[in-house]
Formats: sequence, C-alpha cells, structure tokens
Amino acid sequence: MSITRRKFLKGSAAGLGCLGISSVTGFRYVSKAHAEELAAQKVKYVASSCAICTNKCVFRGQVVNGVIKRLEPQPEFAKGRGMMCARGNAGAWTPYDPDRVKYPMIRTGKRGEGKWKKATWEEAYAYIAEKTNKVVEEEGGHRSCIGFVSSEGTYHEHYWNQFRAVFGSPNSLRHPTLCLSSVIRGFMAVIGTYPSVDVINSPFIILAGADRAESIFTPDTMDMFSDRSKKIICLDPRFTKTAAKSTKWYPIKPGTDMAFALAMMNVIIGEGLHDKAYVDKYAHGFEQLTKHVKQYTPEWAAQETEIPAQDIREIAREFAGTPGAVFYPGRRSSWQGNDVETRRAIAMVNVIVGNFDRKGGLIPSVAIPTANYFYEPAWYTNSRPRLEEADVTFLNPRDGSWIPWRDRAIKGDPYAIRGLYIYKQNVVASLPNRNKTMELFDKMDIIVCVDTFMSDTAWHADVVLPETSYLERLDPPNGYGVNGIEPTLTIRQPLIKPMFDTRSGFEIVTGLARYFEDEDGFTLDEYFEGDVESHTRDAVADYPGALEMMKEKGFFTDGRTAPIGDYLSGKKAINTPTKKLELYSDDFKNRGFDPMPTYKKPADIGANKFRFVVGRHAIHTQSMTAAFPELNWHMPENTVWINAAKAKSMGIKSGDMVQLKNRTGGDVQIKAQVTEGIRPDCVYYANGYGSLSKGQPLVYGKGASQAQILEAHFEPISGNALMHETIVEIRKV
Ligand SMILES: Nc1nc2c(c(=O)[nH]1)N[C@H]1C(S)=C(S)[C@@H](COP(=O)(O)OP(=O)(O)OC[C@H]3O[C@@H](n4cnc5c(=O)[nH]c(N)nc54)[C@H](O)[C@@H]3O)O[C@H]1N2
Ligand SMILES: Nc1nc2c(c(=O)[nH]1)N[C@H]1C(S)=C(S)[C@@H](COP(=O)(O)OP(=O)(O)OC[C@H]3O[C@@H](n4cnc5c(=O)[nH]c(N)nc54)[C@H](O)[C@@H]3O)O[C@H]1N2
Ligand code: SF4
Ligand SMILES: [Mo]
Repeated sequence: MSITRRKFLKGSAAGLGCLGISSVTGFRYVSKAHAEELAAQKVKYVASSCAICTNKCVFRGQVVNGVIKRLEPQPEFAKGRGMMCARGNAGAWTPYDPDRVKYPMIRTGKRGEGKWKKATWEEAYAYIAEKTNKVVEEEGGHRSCIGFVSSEGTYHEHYWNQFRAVFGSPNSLRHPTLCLSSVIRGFMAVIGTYPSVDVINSPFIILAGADRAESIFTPDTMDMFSDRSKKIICLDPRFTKTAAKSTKWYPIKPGTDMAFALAMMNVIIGEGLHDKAYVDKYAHGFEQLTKHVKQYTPEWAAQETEIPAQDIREIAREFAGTPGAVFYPGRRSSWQGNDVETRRAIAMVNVIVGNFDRKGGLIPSVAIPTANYFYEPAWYTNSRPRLEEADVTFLNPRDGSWIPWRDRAIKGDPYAIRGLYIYKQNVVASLPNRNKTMELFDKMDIIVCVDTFMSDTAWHADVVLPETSYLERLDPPNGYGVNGIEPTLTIRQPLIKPMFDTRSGFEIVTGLARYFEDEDGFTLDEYFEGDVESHTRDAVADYPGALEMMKEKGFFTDGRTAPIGDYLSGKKAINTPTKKLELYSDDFKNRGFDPMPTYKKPADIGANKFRFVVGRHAIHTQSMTAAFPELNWHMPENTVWINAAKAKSMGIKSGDMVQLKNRTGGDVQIKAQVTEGIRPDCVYYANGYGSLSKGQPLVYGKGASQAQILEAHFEPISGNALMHETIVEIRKV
C-alpha cells in the first residue's frame, strides 16, 4: 500500500510557466482611437465563458475601472455563432446582486425559518464534520448514509465527485435523470450514441417537443432559425416560439409521438422509400421492423396523435425524399411512461432513411481530450451499493436516479440516509413533488448546500457555503456542453477579484476534505493535489499554444471537426451489441422489454382534467434566473396557460386567480393566462417562480412553483423522471 495518496497525471505535463489569472486581451475589435479612449478609462477585456446555462458561450468581458460593464460574445467561438442570449447578458450583474450569498452561514432557527449566523470557513467545515461523523458513527461507520448531489456547469463538479468517491459514499445524484437520461438511452440503444445534429446542413427538421427557439441550445438554435429555407415541422401541445417559427405546427396529443414515428415508418417502408442499400449494410432487424410497423397506419396514428393521416403520409414521403432530413432527438424529453421507447422509435426513423453518420443527419459527437488527474479511489470495508440499484435497468452509478432514490431515502430502504451534501443543484425546485423533497429534508440530520444564491435548497440547508461566482473565478478547461461537431475546450477566468468571503468549488472541497479521514487514517485532502491553475495548465499541456489561446480567447480548438462517415466506412465500430444500427434489440428482449418500440396508449386523463406540461422560457434558465432583476422585470410572476375555449366554458378570464390540484397532494394558486396557444387538455406555466426562499425576494411567493404541482413518476429503463405525467384539476378561486 502506498504511503501517501498522491495522484499522478495522465498524459504529459510540460511546464508552461505561470498561468497568470485574469489575462487582459488586447483591443483587437475596436478602432485605434477607441482603443486609446478605453485604455484611458482603465478598460480591460477578459475572455471567459458563460455559466448561466449548459451552452457555455464564450465572451469577452469588458471591465471598466474594476467594474464589469458588459459581456460581449466572442465572435470566433464557433459553437456560440457570435451570440450571447438575454440570460448570458444578465449574468454580468450577478456578482453585484444584493441577494447573493456572501459568506458561509450556519442555521440557527428551525429549517426554512431563515435564521442564520455568519461563520468563518473553518467554523462551517468543523460544524459539518462534527454532525457528519456523528451520524456516520450511528450508522455503523457506513458513509453511504450521506447522499452527494451535484449539477454540472462550474467545471468544478469534477472535484465534488472526487470528494464523494474518497469520502466513500456510492450515493451520487446528478441532474441527468431530471433531464435527458431517457433520450440518451433510447438513442444509445439504436445508434450506439447520443448524437449531435448537423442542423446547418439539414433542409428538413422534425421537432417533437424540442422547443429550440426557447430551449436554447447552441449552435442548433441559431442554425435552425437563421436559414428560412429550412422546412421545420413542430409537434408540440403548446404554440411555442418554435411553433411560431416553424413551417407547420401540429398540437399533438401529449404522449403519442411514438405513434407518429411508427406511422412514418409504416409509410416509408410500406412505400419502399427507405434507403435500401444503407439499411442492408448497416442495420439489424429491418425485416422484423417491416412486419412490426404494418399495424401502425397513418389512419390509426391520426386517431392517437390528432394529426391528420394525410399529413403524416406527406411528411413521411417528403422526409424520405429529402437528403439530410432529420428527426431531431431533443434533450429533456422525459414526457411519459414509455419515453425510452419513443426515443428509440424516433432514432429508427432516422436510421431507415440513412442519415446516421451522414451530412445533415445524426453525427456522433467528438471531444478534445484533456489530461486528467486520476487518483486512487479510497477503499472502505464498509461500502454498500447505491440505494436504488434494483429500480432502474440502465442505472448510471454516477448519475443515480432521483425519483426512486428519494422514495427509498425517505423510507430508509434498504438503509438510512442521514445527510445531503448538495453542490449547485436546486433540488427543492428541480425535483417533481416538492412536498416529498421537503419530507426527505425533514429526515436529514445534516444538509450542506454550496450555491451562489439563497435558492430554495440553500434556504432549507443547515450550512450554506457560498461559491465564488463564475465571473470572479478560475475554472479549468472543460468540454462538457461544447463537445459536438465543432469540439472546443472552454475556460473561465476571473474578470474581477472575489468581492466577498467566497471560495471556488475546488477550494471548498479541499478545505472540507481536511476534516475527514479514510480508513487508513489519511485525511482526505491527501487525495487532492495542485490547484486549479496547475490543473488548467496541465490539462492542455499536450497542445502547444492551447493555454495561451484559452487565456486570450476563452476557448481552445485545434480546428478538428467531427469526422462524418467513419462509422459507415468501418473505421469506427458502431457502439451497439450487434455493431449495427439496431432496429430490433435482442438486448432489450433479453431484459424483458419489447425488442421493438411497441405503442401503448397514454392513460385517459378524465373529464375536465388537464395534463400539466413543462417547457423552457427563453429568458430563464431552469429555476435559477427568475430572480435576476434584469430578467425578472420582463416577467415578475408566472401565469398558467389555459386554452381559450376551455377557459370560457369554465368562466375563467386572463388575470383570474385559479387553483390547480394534482393527484398526490400538490396544490398551487396562480393567475390564469387565457390563450389559443395550448391544447384544451393541457396547461402550462414557467419554471423558477413560487419560491419558498425569502432570500430570493423577487420570486418568493410570486406565481407558482412547477415542483409543487409536478407529480413524481419515473421511467424504469433509464431512471428518468417523467415530467409530463401530472394530471390536474382547476377551479377559479
Ligand atoms: N419543475 C421543473 N423541474 C425541472 C425541469 C423543469 O423544466 N421544470 N428541468 C429539468 C432539467 S432539464 C434540468 S437540467 C434540471 C436542472 O436543475 P438544477 O441542476 O437544479 O438547475 P437550476 O434549477 O438551474 O439550479 C442551479 C442552482 O445552482 C446555483 N448556481 C448557479 N451558479 C452557481 C455556481 O457557480 N456555483 C454554485 N455552487 N451554484 C451555482 C443556482 O443559484 C441554483 O440554485 O432540472 C430539471 N427539473
Ligand atoms: N432558455 C433556456 N434554454 C435552455 C434551458 C433553460 O433553462 N432555458 N435549459 C437547457 C436544458 S438543461 C435543457 S435539458 C434543454 C431542454 O430543451 P427541450 O428538450 O426543448 O425541453 P423543453 O423546453 O422543456 O421543451 C419541452 C417541450 O415539449 C412539449 N411537450 C410536452 N409534452 C409533449 C408531448 O407529449 N409531445 C410533444 N411533441 N411535445 C410535448 C412542451 O410543451 C415543451 O414545449 O434546454 C436547454 N436550453
Ligand atoms: S445560451 Fe446559455 S451559455 Fe449562452 S449566453 Fe445564453 S445563458 Fe449563457
Ligand atoms: Mo436539462
């Protein structure tokens, strides 16, 4: 056994000198006279990347006399296509937001009461360690009694996961099962990867509930809508901004997209419009699929989807006849019970027209590899499996599955969970059924929350540890969210010095690690080495000039793009069990699932009831921006969309207060917004409002919370929460 827990760097690590935080870039984009004027004002530009959503757009931050003035899009950053959205712009003010968390805080009153004492970092760590060690001891030394929660975005999440691993808990809960696990699983099963889409080269795109005009995803959003010659078919129960910009909008009946996809295949295969040579060479199970989809005629699908049979037929024919046509995979799909199967059907529509690994089609994403530290994972004789291991077929051990995990944690089944360590995930707002999350919190002896703001989760924690904001912090190079067709590494560099008593994720984790020991008596900080600066330097040491480029421009690319055709030429193997594109899955069959997507009718919602659907708002990210003053003024509270005819029959007018009740005790009151832009059987309102935290005064009690009305259901193949299985009753109050 080694004497120390020192780590080794994978890959080479040529010394590149000091990184020099806060690089100042030149005034390359302004006239000489303007540059002189700016220099006199002590203007500097720092290249960095946005942290307000997953896209990580790169910008040049203008800092005047030490104050951040604006974030300008970095025109050379290909994935951002020269864009910064409203949210990214509003981010410039977040360091100055009076409501940010400025120092560590320890709860003094009851949970959620809002009574705190200001603490030093060492006091906060010592408090956490004492409580944690006590419960671990009470649980027989099992560190699995602490759940570790985290979302990506800061590039420091990696350290959080490392801390969990060396601390010795298997219970890691990340965001994917609230987001895209089901779509990943569905596409993986058919084409062996969750692909990028070559939107720019695709003339014909079908979007099933992927609201790209509002659910911004770069560069797809820009590529999709900047070229008006593209034909876009939008299936969505709501008239979204995407619907408005599409060639054709169909208010599809929720949960019936699989019927649409199956009927498309019925037409394409039935009329011999599929790509025969491609299917012969690359696909597995075409014969079975041909027989299987015979039953799914457009006339049948019309009854399910409420899209006319003739339209389905014409869309299918045009789709098959247009090279580069693509049925877009989407991201946070997770609608209803059979979501993995729906995604599989959508992937198959793409396969039969031969668009995988071809221009305009589904392109396997690539990344720029970085050198990473690897470390010896700690070994604990007391280790146990994850709590919800038996509940999900394809459980990703690092992501976990939130819904069954929470149920088991509440019951202590098969063992007790006593604490939650939460990093950058606002679980109180992002998990369906907020009452249940509160029930979970009530059972906890220790809740630690690392956040920049007093989110609903921070508000209910015992200790809040403030992370330094993304504009004051160095984040190591990262490719997550910027991998794809034009892979890039992005970085974050501080525009200004930290304004308050905050720390970066790495500093928080390594500080806390000093308070715990492993089984051999080594303190856990032994498992960490270096600092963010050295990690940044070492990560790209294999690429000459990369560090300098990142410092100057905020990103690094060596110009590579995803090669198209490597899978079809045989240079790379398709990552499925048969090494073919699977239109029939023996693997699914062996696990007791349908080998081919088999339609199951969504349950009838009942008379005078509504399905609650979830969707993004273009100026908000999830639960975290509704309280940004620069965005909140556009929409100080949310309102519930109710179909005009339906509202009339119920005597509801816009602005009336209504009550929504779900089937599991969820109950909210919110103002109505009467609109033609939603099906009569659905209702919708935006995320981020109806907050419980008085530390977010702009959204505290304003409008209604989605988490409070969403029922908790999950899909057992991928473990994804089902966000559109909520049925509500409405009455005017
Ligand atoms: N009701 C409802 N629930 C949902 C969804 C929905 O649409 N509606 N969408 C689902 C999807 S797709 C996803 S991806 C998840 C996302 O869910 P989460 O991962 O919980 O994302 P956010 O709601 O944006 O919350 C992010 C939290 O991180 C904090 N934060 C921001 N910057 C930093 C930082 O630099 N450091 C630290 N430590 N904290 C920071 C914010 O203040 C906020 O509290 O939610 C899922 N859940
Ligand atoms: N502005 C902004 N952009 C974002 C984010 C953000 O918070 N704000 N979040 C990012 C993240 S983490 C993610 S995961 C992506 C999410 O991006 P998307 O995957 O596009 O997710 P949503 O916006 O939730 O869109 C879901 C849409 O599906 C519709 N829908 C509901 N049920 C059905 C159904 O049964 N069939 C069909 N066809 N449609 C249905 C809803 O009405 C809604 O418009 O967006 C990313 N981009
Ligand atoms: S799309 Fe996301 S990353 Fe890009 S500017 Fe907007 S919020 Fe920032
Ligand atoms: Mo997401």
